[in-house]
Amino acid sequence: MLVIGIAGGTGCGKTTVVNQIVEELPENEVAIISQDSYYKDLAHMTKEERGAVNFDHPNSIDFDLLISHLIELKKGNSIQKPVYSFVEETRMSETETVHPRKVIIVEGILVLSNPKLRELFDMKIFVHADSDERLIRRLQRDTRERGHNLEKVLYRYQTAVKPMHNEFIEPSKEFADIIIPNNHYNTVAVGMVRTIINEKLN
Ligand code: UZR
Ligand code: MG
Repeated sequence: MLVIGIAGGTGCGKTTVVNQIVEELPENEVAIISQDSYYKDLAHMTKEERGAVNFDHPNSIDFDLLISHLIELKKGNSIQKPVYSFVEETRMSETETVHPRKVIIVEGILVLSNPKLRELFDMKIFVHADSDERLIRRLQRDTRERGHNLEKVLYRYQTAVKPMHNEFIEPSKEFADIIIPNNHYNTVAVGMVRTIINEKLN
């Protein structure tokens, strides 16, 4: 089993990079776990209270659950992954079964910031894009897919996304084995990662 951690600031293109990495791998050999699924359960709060939560701080993530799930997968056991709704900003009541696979990818802004989680990775990747590029992508995604307006996205960016990026995400870059420059989608870098994975699998 090969466990790969992929971090990088919001809008750096993590999801795209992950999709490209796994594109040619047989579906039953890969599992992708997103840190986003592990936001703490905020069902006890009102929607308004949830709007004031700092979703970019490590404390908003249930790292204990994520770590225990990864340990279970490494032992060869299936897990029940929580399901998170970005529109409701809370955990849903259903879960999703994830089976152990040859390649397990854990992606999210903070996955290289947690020492215990980091220890479980065989390969650590940081995807870098400049902050203006990331803000542009974040704006497009949050207005199109997550039902936020311009004001809300910019307010959150200034008050939570940017300060937490500088405090927790950018410093975690030093733990990366590989840094992928991704201001424009980087085919060569992704190809290199794919080669490494194939080598380890065969
Ligand atoms: P990525 N996030 C939301 O926008 N809504 C939520 O309910 C939970 C999280 C955001 C979070 C973070 N910050 O910047 C981003 N906020 O999701 C991480 N506010 O996701 O890596 O895909 O950008
Ligand atoms: Mg993402």
